[in-house]
Amino acid sequence: MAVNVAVVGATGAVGDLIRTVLAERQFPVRTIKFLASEKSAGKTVTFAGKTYPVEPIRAEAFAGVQIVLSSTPSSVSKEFSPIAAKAGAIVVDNSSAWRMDPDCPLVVPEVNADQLHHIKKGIVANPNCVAIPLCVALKPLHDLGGVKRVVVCTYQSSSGKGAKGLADFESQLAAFAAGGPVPAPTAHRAQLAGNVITLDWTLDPNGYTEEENKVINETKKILGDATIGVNPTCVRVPVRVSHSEAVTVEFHRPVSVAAAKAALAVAPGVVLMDETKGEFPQPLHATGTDHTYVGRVRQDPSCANSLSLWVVADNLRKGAASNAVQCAEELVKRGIVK
Ligand code: 2RA
Repeated sequence: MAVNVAVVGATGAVGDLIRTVLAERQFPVRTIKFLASEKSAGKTVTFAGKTYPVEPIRAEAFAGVQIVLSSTPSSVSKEFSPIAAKAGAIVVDNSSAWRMDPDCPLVVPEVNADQLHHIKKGIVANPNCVAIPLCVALKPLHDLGGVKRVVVCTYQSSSGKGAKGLADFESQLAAFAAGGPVPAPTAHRAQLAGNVITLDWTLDPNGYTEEENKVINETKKILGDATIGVNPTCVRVPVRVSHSEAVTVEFHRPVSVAAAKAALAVAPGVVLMDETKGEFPQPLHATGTDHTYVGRVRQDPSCANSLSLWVVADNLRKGAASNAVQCAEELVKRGIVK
């Protein structure tokens, strides 16, 4: 079944990739329109060989649209996603506005696509770019041993701050490589070239950053178990694209390295890399793909029922655009969009 689609926030870094991924995956489009803020007025985009005008985000634009793929700031999403839903569309929303709303499923298709059958507000929330690959990797392990506690340290790329973050990093990197004075940061919290930053996000009152609190809350919601303990430390590193995660997971029941590897090897969305063959997941490998790469699976020497692993995924694709398109594919495949 082909559907009427609108891409909202079409000129942003993720909106741009949503268009690419829709075309790559041959999403069944009947009609498509591209919406963005007034700042993008007059711009055009191309899709499947055709040129489309970028239209302003207005209530009337959603008439007849069945699926909206939205990637806008939360404030825009809070205003327009309910309007699109009221007009009859199902919105797959990439902002953080709806993620913890109990009436909005928070979906990673490889993990909890069944939640798409429980849409109450016409909005499906697309999770945070750290939580998505973390849950893709944890799901087969959770099924094996029941995850009790997760400690995760992230190595997040500059592009997590969008096109502005990347432009900031690129200009710093050029100056750094030339040995000259590095310009003051414009998007990142501190110089990123030759540095790492653990406070690149707003600090919340509990001492964790907003990003870390997203990882805590969203991981529990996606895995469907509020009792799981999650302790993240999020760090920005001088990498252009793809987030890496050092994960230590404690289980309720014993899980051997062999059993974990066997489960990960057949888990949807996972590419398991074999360190005994010198393979290890790297941002440079993950970038441009929709897979979650997992490697370095090993026994935690400090705790009995615990394993450590290394997880890498493209934060703009699997962490955002591709996960949203996969949700849309499931909405069509499952007959939820009619
Ligand atoms: C980051 N998770 O990497 C954010 C982007 N959504 O900063």
